[in-house]
Amino acid sequence: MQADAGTPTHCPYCALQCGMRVSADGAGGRPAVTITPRTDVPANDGGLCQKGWTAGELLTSPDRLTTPLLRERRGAPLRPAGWDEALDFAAARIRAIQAEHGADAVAVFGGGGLTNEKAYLLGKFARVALRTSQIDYNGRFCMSSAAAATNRAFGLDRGLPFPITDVARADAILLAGGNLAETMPPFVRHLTRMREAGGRLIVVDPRRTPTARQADLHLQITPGTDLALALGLLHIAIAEGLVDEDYIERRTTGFDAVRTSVSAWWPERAERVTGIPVAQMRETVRTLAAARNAMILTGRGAEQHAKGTDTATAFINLALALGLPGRPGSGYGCVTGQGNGQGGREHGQKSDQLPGYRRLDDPAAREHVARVWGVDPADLPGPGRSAYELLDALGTPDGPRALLLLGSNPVVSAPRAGHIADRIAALDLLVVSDLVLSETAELADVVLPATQWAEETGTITNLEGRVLLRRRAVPPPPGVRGDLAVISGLARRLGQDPAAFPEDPRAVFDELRRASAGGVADYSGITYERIEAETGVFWPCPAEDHPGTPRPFLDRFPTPDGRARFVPVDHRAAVEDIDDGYPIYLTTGRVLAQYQSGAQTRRIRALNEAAPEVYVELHPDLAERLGITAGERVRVTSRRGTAEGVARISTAIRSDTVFMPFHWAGDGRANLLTNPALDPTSRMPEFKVCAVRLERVA
Ligand SMILES: Nc1nc2c(c(=O)[nH]1)N[C@H]1C(S)=C(S)[C@@H](COP(=O)(O)OP(=O)(O)OC[C@H]3O[C@@H](n4cnc5c(=O)[nH]c(N)nc54)[C@H](O)[C@@H]3O)O[C@H]1N2
Ligand SMILES: Nc1nc2c(c(=O)[nH]1)N[C@H]1C(S)=C(S)[C@@H](COP(=O)(O)OP(=O)(O)OC[C@H]3O[C@@H](n4cnc5c(=O)[nH]c(N)nc54)[C@H](O)[C@@H]3O)O[C@H]1N2
Ligand code: SF4
Ligand SMILES: [Mo]
Repeated sequence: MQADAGTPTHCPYCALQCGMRVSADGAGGRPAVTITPRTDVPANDGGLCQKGWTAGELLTSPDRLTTPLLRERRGAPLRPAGWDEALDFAAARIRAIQAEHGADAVAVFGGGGLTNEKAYLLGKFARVALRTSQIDYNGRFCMSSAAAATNRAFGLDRGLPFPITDVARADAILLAGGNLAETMPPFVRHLTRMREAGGRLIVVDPRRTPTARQADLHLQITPGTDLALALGLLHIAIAEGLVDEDYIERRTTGFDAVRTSVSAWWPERAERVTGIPVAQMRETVRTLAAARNAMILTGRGAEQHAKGTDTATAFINLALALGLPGRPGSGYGCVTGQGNGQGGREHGQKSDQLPGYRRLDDPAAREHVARVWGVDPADLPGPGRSAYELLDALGTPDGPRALLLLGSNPVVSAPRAGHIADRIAALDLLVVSDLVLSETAELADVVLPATQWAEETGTITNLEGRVLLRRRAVPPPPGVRGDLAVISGLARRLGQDPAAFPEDPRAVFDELRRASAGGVADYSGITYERIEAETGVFWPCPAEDHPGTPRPFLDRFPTPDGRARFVPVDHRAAVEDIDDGYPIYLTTGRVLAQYQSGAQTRRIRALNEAAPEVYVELHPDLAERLGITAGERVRVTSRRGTAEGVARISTAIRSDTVFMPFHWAGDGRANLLTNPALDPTSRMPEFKVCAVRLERVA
């Protein structure tokens, strides 16, 4: 087959949004597809990971939902139903629940994997059709801490505020809490180019991951202490006279307060807290300061903490002190997660947000968006609960009694998942749109079968802030409908004008453009045609003749005075530290072959063979102390619950820490253990550190 055969589109999974071509190649029945990587998309530059290569398998999986399912009363089994029957049932129940308990009794939960069009229409549906304040999404669990920190420092939150190809131009990169070799394998090409040109990579991770193994320096940190590390690094930079005084003077405010705040973080103190030797800290700072171009990148390892916002802030302070943000080839970036992790946080499925990255509590923003929506600004609800708080309130006397959920599987992925499953079970009505019967969909009263990436068209915004177009390449199976049709169908049944809730993605995108116009994330100049012609357009893009903005911080920062803001922060311990009862740190994360809650990837044969079951990674010293041998089942217990997995013994992890991936369901759920303590600003849960004990399963 020719290399350029097939429909050009993008991968269904992570935020790298690798470009691929999809062609139907089967004969008879529903066609299977062939996937080939695109070379015209800089993010993957001809590469794909194993998840991308195998993404076509779920299109024809026997596990796929092809008809709506309905449970007429609690305790009854789910049974197949027609679309009208299912939507009529859901709409009637929503009306009844709102009539009895008020608008906020119905909640909406979205996902960062949904296209911009879906995220936008879902936010509008909540505010206009349901008039509920109770909407949030799984992005809270993802990059909300870095988002809060970058908004605070730069006045704008765009994961990488530079094209990904800038990575190869750096001479040094500090990557804190990211395992790109497993979470975005083709990203490693950019790191390799950087290193081949003489650049140095420094990785901060409690584990010697495949990424850390490629680093020139690995800082094997105690979980939950990145904030102290960043403070210690800045202390060293100041003490050794390595800060960029000229840049600080010209482009920032607030350095004096930060200088004072790190004065007590002398290196030996930072070493005591983080476990990282002073010599390695000095080497890190000197490497970054000596580089012509340098980058500081954070991943979930540094961000998913109850102090994630302050941790990201401390790394931004370090980047500012070294004069990095806004300099081409340099900067601070957050390596975003889900397919549309970036766009999904810009257009209104977040509890405090309106399209265009506008604030729901800003009167001018309400005015603008209400005009586009043809409603009275006074009728738009105010900000609601954040993701965990929303899930935690379900079915409680003051909380929502009904939930519409698209694009998330919180029974597996939410912190303290056992409790969240109980809350979901306490609802009067759960409506789930999904591709498969996920663990959360299993609890639903109405399940709606959704089309998949290759069967529908829509835009996604990748980790660089580049708006891309996914194109329909194959027809969906009969009986399956897109999320836009679901939202539209429900809106119509709730009395809305169908024209205000179109099913056509292009019509939704055109409205999104108007709603975002003038906002921080301005998409008004972006069209499907431009995206096709230019292989993506960087926001902000305020006019059709505007070139888009690959590097938004070049000349000024989008703050009122055009300067970046230093913000003083201080270290605090993990919310739950280890003690005699729970003497080991648990941290959680990902493996290459599984994606998120695993709802999609656990159904793909090659991926399941590569990563068949949950494991508990522990150091040989710890294993010996506990009498645990490789391959046997171990029980992990925290204050929230108990989970089991197979022991994987490895010198790659600290001996005071165990690691579990969170991709599996049932009693292998890492999230039965995790601590839902929340960051005060971002409301991010402390996924990356809690205290546990370990024992062999008798
Ligand atoms: N294969 C695969 N790829 C994915 C995903 C997936 O599920 N599977 N999900 C996508 C999404 S949504 C996201 S958000 C990204 C996440 O991408 P990453 O942030 O790279 O992924 P994680 O594995 O969650 O965490 C990264 C590393 O943080 C380390 N870590 C744990 N605790 C700490 C700590 O306290 N400090 C530091 N410095 N490091 C710590 C872990 O050991 C882990 O190696 O991946 C995306 N890509
Ligand atoms: N312990 C621990 N827990 C974590 C994390 C961690 O590092 N450690 N990471 C957190 C992070 S960063 C994230 S992003 C979350 C992710 O966790 P989840 O929010 O659970 O994400 P997914 O598993 O991707 O769930 C997506 C669901 O939607 C379905 N789906 C996919 N595409 C579509 C679509 O277009 N429409 C509809 N209707 N459905 C669709 C899938 O089949 C799946 O059931 O997990 C968080 N949980
Ligand atoms: S790195 Fe991410 S976008 Fe690329 S193929 Fe793998 S899962 Fe898909
Ligand atoms: Mo994520």
